[in-house]
Amino acid sequence: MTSPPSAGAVLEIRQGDIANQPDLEAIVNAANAALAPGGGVAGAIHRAAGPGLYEECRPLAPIRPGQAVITAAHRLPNRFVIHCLGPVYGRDEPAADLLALCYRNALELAERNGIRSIGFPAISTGIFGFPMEKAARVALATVRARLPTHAPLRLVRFVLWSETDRRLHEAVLAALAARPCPPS
Ligand code: AR6
Repeated sequence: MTSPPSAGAVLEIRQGDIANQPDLEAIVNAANAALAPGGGVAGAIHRAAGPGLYEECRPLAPIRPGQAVITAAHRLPNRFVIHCLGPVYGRDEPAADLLALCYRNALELAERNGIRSIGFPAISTGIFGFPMEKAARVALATVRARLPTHAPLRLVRFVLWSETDRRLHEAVLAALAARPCPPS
């Protein structure tokens, strides 16, 4: 699913593997505070990128919930990886604000680095336990609100692991698109 362009930028939802998005300049990692290889998204990204990614990450750690840092993509087919630490649901509060901060900080890093296309996983919705629908609303509303102010960005893709999660994101985006875009 592709939403109508917002000031020229497209917001897209796909099912797939975030570590296999060769047409995107940057991908976002659902990282841990130590920026170490882990399970889920972080595991897939570090496996595909090779050990050089963790070597570059190590001096940038630890990061706080909501924070984002940028590195090269090493053996991944992208140019950059933006690592975000999402909130652990039920522990890091306010969870929705910290999750929104992840997306805003990632977009800000993208803008500062002149990145034109970026892919996001559903940050915090795996091991960190954030309910998927609530997370989708926060993520899509935050990105949608920011798109018009991020000049270099042409494409934002949400890459969801399962078909159920893809459909849920499509439904949430359709509901948001039916409302006027909030001011950023
Ligand atoms: N591509 C796209 N989405 C994926 C992939 C993939 N390859 N693999 C899993 N997902 P998670 P978190 C989905 O747990 O909740 C790590 O161990 C998954 O179904 O990767 O932010 C880190 O080291 C879920 O919906 O991230 C941290 O310790 C979503 O991506 C911790 O987990 C996020 O799942 C971060 O937890």
